[in-house]
Amino acid sequence: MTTTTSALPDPIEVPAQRRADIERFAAELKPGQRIALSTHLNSDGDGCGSEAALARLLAQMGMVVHIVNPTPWPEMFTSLLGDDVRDRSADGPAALENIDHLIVLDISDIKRLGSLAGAVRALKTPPMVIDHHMPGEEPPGPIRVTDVAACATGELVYDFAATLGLEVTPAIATALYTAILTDTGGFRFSNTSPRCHAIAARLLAAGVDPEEMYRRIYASVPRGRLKLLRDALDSLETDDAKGLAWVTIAAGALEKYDVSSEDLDGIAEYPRSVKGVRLAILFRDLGHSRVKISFRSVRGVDTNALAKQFGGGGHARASGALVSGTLDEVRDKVLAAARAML
Ligand SMILES: [Mn+2]
Repeated sequence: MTTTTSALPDPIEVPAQRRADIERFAAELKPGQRIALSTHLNSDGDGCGSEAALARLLAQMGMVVHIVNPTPWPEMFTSLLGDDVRDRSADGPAALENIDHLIVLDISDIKRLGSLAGAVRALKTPPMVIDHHMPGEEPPGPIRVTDVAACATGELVYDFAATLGLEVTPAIATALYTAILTDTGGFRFSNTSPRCHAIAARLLAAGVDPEEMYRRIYASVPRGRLKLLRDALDSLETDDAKGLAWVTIAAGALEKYDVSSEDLDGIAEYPRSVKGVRLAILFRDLGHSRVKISFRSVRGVDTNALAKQFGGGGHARASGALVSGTLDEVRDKVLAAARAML
């Protein structure tokens, strides 16, 4: 009998460049140091999961760690925190005093730190970075583990543990699974690699309960979220010739349905799911002449380039921007730029 061999390299082996970056990064970290972790405004599963995992890994290395985010920890990820992970986000910039290092996760631009950005720019030591976004305009610092090939920042945190021989406990595995599951859209987006499945397999073996994760992340939505989705779907418009679809969230909708901005996650997937659509846009009217835009695209359409035209950024197939102007003005401008690009 012959054995089959795979052309794939061992998907779990940490790529050489990443390993070297992790070793350089870890060389800055010493037992007894006080470390703060932060991530972007309106943190998502990857930001929260990466923080909750890294906090515990650094504690294994003898550091004293706390989290300080520019916006409150999302309700749906509270189970990732625990008695062993301190969240000092409510203290604001004061939580950055007397630290040895700040590590920022899932961020390629200091501006994404929102209300903490000023205090972070003033730190004596620039922040260390673990991230998988395309480079931003104002990179946080020179000591970094960054790779756009990583499906999630959580993949790089997993590699941090693997490279340094740290223990992936059930709590760490659950946090990293949350990061990878949410950033790949439940293993459906283009960033879903053999490697990310291989890591997910290790995380399941380390104690993750996939049905429980599904229930917590996708099947525990407040009723108001479905009403918001109903309104969003009702606003759907398409330009079939261009392969463009968009939805609009009216000003005050979150308050009306008593939901938070995390409840908007995934809504842009609906216009993208229309047959023939190559670029989907979600317009969210924030009021006061500010409109938040989320872009989602399919293979071959670079939303990052489009978002950059409006002062934003992100990934090739998912990015965003915050634009000044009334909803009608912004929508006209952005749709014109989108049509020009398509
Ligand atoms: Mn991410």
